[in-house]
Amino acid sequence: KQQAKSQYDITTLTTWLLKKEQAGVIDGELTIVLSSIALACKQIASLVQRAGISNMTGLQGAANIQGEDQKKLDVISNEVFSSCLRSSGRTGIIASEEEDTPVAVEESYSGNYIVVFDPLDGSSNIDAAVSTGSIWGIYKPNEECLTNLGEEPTIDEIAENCVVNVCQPGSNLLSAGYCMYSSSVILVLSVGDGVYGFTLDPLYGEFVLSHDNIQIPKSGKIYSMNEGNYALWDDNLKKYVDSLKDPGTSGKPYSARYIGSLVGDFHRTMLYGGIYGYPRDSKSKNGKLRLLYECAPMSYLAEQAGGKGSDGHQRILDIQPEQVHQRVPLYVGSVEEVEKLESFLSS
Ligand code: AHM
Ligand code: MG
Repeated sequence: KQQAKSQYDITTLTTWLLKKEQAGVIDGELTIVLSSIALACKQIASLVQRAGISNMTGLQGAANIQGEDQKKLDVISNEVFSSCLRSSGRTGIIASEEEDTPVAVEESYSGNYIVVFDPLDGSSNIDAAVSTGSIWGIYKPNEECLTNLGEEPTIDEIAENCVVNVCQPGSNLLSAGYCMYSSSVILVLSVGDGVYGFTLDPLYGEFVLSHDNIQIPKSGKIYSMNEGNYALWDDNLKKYVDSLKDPGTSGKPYSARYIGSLVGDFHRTMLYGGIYGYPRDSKSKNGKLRLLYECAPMSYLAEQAGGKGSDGHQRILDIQPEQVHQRVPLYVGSVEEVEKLESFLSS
């Protein structure tokens, strides 16, 4: 006879990770990396929540390598993420949206995982207290590159090795996830066997399993794109979006939803179904979002949840990055919606 579940029978992220380790899905080293990421997310969540009262809103006064104005919280969140990863002692190389090039971590003594991340995505929303998030992906070091390094590599050789190691296709991801800072703080991750969501319990200060084995609905009548760029889009894309607005025989067109924060827009797409897109346009030939730490982790999660991630023509996870901050168009979400978009773009 099955015992009724007690209301005190909760699964925290820590116990969940230990169970995955016992089941041989991940090793102890990866558990430590993921725990250090969860700690960084808790710290960033508290910074974001208090931003308006601790003088953390507004610009830092500098731009990142991609020419984007950095917010104060972009810079601080990057420091928080980097230092949590460094002190885990298990990351060999880290690459961030806010750093020009990937950095080798001297403190690493085992594991040597490669972590790519966007510490505070959608930060233009911060000053209005709208949702933001952190995104990350974890790769194994490329063994061939490590053996090519020799006994005493020069700084240039180490730097070159970092870039080569980081530029791996998303199909090599061991794990990816995001944390959304919204009406609740939700950490969603996959270690290659489905997608799980954990909500931060503010009383316990722990992430608690709240979304078991998330599956993206096969279809969904919500589209999420910045339609302000409509005039700059290709004709095929215009036709696709026009078709979504056609009420058809059901009398009900698609709904438009756009926060302007990838994590929030993607999280809704995972739960409700539909499509999120950041297309290329006549001004931005490759769109806006970055392959390594935005498009690949989200596409990995989408696939793990039974959805799809595409650049409009090919699978995002198959794209071999050539540069760390490389941009690609992204269409991600329900399988049927992404395939419908692809059929319009290839016609
Ligand atoms: P950021 O990494 O500088 O925050 O930019 C990424 C964000 C995404 O969260 C969001 O999907 C997109 O930019 C919104 O861009 P736009 O304002 O052009 O619609
Ligand atoms: Mg970003």
